[in-house]
Amino acid sequence: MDKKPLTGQRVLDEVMKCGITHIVWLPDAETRFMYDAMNNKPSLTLVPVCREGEAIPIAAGLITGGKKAMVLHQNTGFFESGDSVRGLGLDFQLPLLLLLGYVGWRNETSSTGKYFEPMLDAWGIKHYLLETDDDVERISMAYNEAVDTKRPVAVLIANEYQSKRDRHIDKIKPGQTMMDSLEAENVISRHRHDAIVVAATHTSSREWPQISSSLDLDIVNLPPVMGKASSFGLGMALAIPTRKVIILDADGALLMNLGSLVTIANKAPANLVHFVMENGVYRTTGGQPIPGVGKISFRGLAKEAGYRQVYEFDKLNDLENAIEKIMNETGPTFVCIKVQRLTEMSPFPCAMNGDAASLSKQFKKIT
Ligand SMILES: Cc1ncc(C[n+]2csc(CCOP(=O)(O)OP(=O)(O)O)c2C)c(N)n1
Repeated sequence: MDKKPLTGQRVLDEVMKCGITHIVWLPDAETRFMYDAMNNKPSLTLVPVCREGEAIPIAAGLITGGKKAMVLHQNTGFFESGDSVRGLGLDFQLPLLLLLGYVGWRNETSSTGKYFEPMLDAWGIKHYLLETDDDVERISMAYNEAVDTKRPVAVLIANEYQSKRDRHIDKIKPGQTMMDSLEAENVISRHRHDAIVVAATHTSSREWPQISSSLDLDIVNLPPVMGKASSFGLGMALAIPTRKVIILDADGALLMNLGSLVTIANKAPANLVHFVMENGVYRTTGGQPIPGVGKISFRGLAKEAGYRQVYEFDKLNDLENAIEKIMNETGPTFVCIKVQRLTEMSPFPCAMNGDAASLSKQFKKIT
């Protein structure tokens, strides 16, 4: 008999049976199917976070304040949350249900898959697997166990990307005139001269290799760690001050590493140009809105952090007209580009184009 795939509604029904009042959440491909179901539940408060390291502390505060909170995000974010797991999950004896998307499940070549369960085991965090709707009772089981043992207990959402068909689609609003990210990247590509380009994971990593004229000067999907392109780009800019370094960032990714704006401005590398494609959504995981969408200004954040030059563009022509000047200015320069929030599924980012040793050798040639 065919197994029934996991559906957002069944998972949520089981979560509600536990009396959960708050879900602290960052989307991912594995659990994207939960978004619509969660949004349609008025008795539930969704707390979207910018980076997973915030999730356990928020849940700890909610639980301490008398609410029934749980955490929902990807296992990659669990790696990022290590110190909160230790200090607030384990030492603070937090009765916490963790629902974690399992990147790398049954994938022998994935480092996420390789290290995830051994890491949970090393921390003594009990875990259950959720593959189909028939397994959802494991959620209540895990929650009760968390309460009884005063420890976090994890439920792992296996079967990566199985839920594509019921993902959330954030439709383009009528009259929206923002530019296409590929067109914007084309402008950057034509004016890069001999700059090194560090492309964030996600849309730009998928698009950039299609248009780049100097792939040997590009670092795409690197590191394959969401949000870290800005930090990596800073390192490159400091290491090779004679060469312009371009960071191609995304809004969700930058929110995950907002402190890097301050770190970059503080070191003030004159050779750094930091582009951010602001589409207002996590496009790669199905178009869920980023926290603060419509309220925050990335240009404002960069300006107040202390970047030397800051720009924002929502028209391709304006970007075309300004790009040459931008590339010749003394940095650090920040350029926010408002792009369309297309959310149809496109292939996942390409693989990283090298490891530390091979890329270092490649870049030695130009220094
Ligand atoms: C630490 C971490 N958390 C969550 C994810 C899951 N994830 C993969 S792509 C993505 C959305 C990326 O959105 P954004 O950076 O805005 O780029 P876009 O897809 O819109 O180009 C998320 C949340 C991840 N890969 N790593």
